Amino acid sequence: MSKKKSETTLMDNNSFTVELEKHLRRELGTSPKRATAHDWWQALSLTLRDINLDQLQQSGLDENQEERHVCYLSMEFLMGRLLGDALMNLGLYETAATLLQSYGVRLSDVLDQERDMSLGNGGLGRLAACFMDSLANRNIPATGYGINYRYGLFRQVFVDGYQKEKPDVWREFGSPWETCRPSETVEIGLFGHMEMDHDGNNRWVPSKKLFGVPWDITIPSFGGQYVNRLRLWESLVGAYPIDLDKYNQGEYLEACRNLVDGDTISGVLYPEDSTPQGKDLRLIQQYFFTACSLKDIIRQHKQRGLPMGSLAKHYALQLNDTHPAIAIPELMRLLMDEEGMVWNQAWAITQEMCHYTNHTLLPEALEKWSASLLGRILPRHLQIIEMINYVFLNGEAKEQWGDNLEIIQKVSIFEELDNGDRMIRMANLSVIGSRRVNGVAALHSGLVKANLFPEFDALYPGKLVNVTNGVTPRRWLAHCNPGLARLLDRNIGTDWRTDLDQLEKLTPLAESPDFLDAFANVRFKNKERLARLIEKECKVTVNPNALFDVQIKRLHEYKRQQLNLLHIISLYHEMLDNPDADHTPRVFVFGAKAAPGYVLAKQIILAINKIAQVINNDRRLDDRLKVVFLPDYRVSLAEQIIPAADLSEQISTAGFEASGTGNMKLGLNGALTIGTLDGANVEIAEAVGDDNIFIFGKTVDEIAALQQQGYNPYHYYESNPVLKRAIDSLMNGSFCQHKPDLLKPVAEDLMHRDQFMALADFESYREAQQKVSETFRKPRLWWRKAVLNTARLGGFSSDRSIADYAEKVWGE
Ligand code: GFP
Repeated sequence: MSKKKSETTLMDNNSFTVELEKHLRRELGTSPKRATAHDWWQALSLTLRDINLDQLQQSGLDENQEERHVCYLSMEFLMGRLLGDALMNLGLYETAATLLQSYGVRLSDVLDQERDMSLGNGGLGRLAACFMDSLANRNIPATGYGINYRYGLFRQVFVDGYQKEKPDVWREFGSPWETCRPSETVEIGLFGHMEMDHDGNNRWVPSKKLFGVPWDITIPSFGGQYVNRLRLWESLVGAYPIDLDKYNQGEYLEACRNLVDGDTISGVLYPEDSTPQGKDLRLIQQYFFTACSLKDIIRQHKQRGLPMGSLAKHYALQLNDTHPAIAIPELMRLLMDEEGMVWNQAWAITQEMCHYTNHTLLPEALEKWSASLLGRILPRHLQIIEMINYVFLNGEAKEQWGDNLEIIQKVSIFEELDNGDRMIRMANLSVIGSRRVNGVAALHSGLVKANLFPEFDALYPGKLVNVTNGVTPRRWLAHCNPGLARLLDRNIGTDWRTDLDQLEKLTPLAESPDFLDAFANVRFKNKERLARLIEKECKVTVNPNALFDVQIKRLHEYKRQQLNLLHIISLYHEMLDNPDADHTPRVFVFGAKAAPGYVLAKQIILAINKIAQVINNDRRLDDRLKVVFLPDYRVSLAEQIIPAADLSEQISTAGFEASGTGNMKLGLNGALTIGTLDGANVEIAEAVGDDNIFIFGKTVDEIAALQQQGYNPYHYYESNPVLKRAIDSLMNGSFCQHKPDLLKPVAEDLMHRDQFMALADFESYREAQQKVSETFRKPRLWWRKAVLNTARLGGFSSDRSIADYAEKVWGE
């Protein structure tokens, strides 16, 4: 990107002021003098949305474009707040700040008015948001398709240390960023039965109609010249949500039934969960947004006057995990039943258009749907899936493996259950129906080939590829860390925002004491800011000179917050045993939500909170150890934590974290990583060099070997006195004397089950943590490593990931 482009704005200051005031008056009925911070937020958002909408017409939606349009299908888009990022992208940040100042209003107060758009659980949804940003920046025409959930992921509060979930009403009175497009509403069917028409063809007669109403959000590139859109579907049952006849007869509840049903489908985002209840609603959600999106795509294709046979040439579908995998039979249905194609032609188009990203190897997270459930909701789709399987097993599979029943059963889309039902393996369907399948980090993609889909890899050489995840440098560096952004601008120019490899230019500056001081100074200011937030949210005072040790991610056993906790307890004991030793002061910062039905994860949260309470109030420690759990972890909170982190905890059991993206965000902002050789940590270690990262723990092979020989956590407990003491203190009520049994479940699980082998890695983790403490006491050394992390992680920009997708997945 040229310098000139970064300074260009699409609107001059005068017009901007005029537009903004117009919105204040016309949409909000107020004036600059009377406007509240919330009014300003709305008016600013509307003004920027308008600029984007103007540009949208000229870029991603260009009807004459030859390029393949990417349709990113995802159940989750974890967008966070939009205003700050948009101001920065459109080059209007300073302008807005100055204008508001003239009315005595602070831009930061205005930005704080925005509720996060939390339409996702974690990494998968945030990746989708980063990819939307990078697609626009790569000038690739794209639409993100998802669900306009009425409620985002729950709001987390702590009551006496317990996680409680509250509804997240993120757009109570509408969102200024969303534009409703009722004229592009689509109709889809559900349930019903199959009939044979007079030509002997199968015909689906749905018994229920559902309408999808699109809500659009614009996604501008940096500079704002190129704009794509996110299209989120809201569900509506029946053309008339209220049955007036029934209403007039006094049957009020029955009259509103359609309204209630419609609302339910796009009502709530499913938390990551292993509970089966409510699963049929999730399948309906998946079908709902996928079917609406496909109809939308076909409508546009036809509008452009293009023949159906060329659909795959003009559109690429990216399935974000198997959640939208029902797109495969749905596309087949549309092409055959509605467009009149024969099987082979429809299948060729489907296989050409679909691409699937796998994000996990955890067996419980690989989706399977009961055939009877799917057949009840989508009878025609069950038939088509059966046919796809039949053709596959009797064609390619037979040719490759003959009658090898073991393999045939493994690659089949259907898994036969003892109770007679069959489960549909959505991952197998996705691999068979897609042109490319990708994992999300080199290690993960290797495991996808070797362990998850070895047969498919042999059958389809070259179909399984790797695209390492990335994060957008606009939000995760430029916007969230303005101090560092300014320092970079002064030293290496401004182009890094759209060409993150420019960060390499920092390498020689790692030898400059002045630069290291300036870098450290930026961090210190960020830590002061976070300390203020911690004081406000947790009522705990922390010292910004201490090492800020950060673990922020979903709460899951495989991510091993419990391992971090055991180390904290051991550090506490060490400080009490040797009060006069020169301990490195540390502040442990946690941010994590646990799925509401995940009992052990919630117990781990409780344990962290209880231990924090004891440690934070123990005067003997002289403020050298603090533990804080910031409630309601979300994108906007991450934006405040990441620039203030010294140490990034990436401590999953090797082989279980597909990639991780928090590791990239923290590293880019100069935090050093303590991590296992898992997911993208492996590539991060290669990029920054072994001296600039703290790697510990068992490798994938060692973990597998341990599993093979039968893992016994009790052995580690018994043979390591430090570990034993830490676990005993959880067992014996040291951290909650009024209820001594409270944390027992966590301790017992660790001693007797420890599914993710925290105990096996404990000693190696503790040693690595000791090295961290020693290094932090040598500031020159620490800051040199920190600068080299920022300098060498440019390859983890999502712009690079999208370039890889364009080449390896959507390209030839
Ligand atoms: C999942 C995986 C992560 C991966 C992201 C994005 O996210 O390893 O980085 O998807 O590919 F587990 P989470 O569910 O862990 O948040």
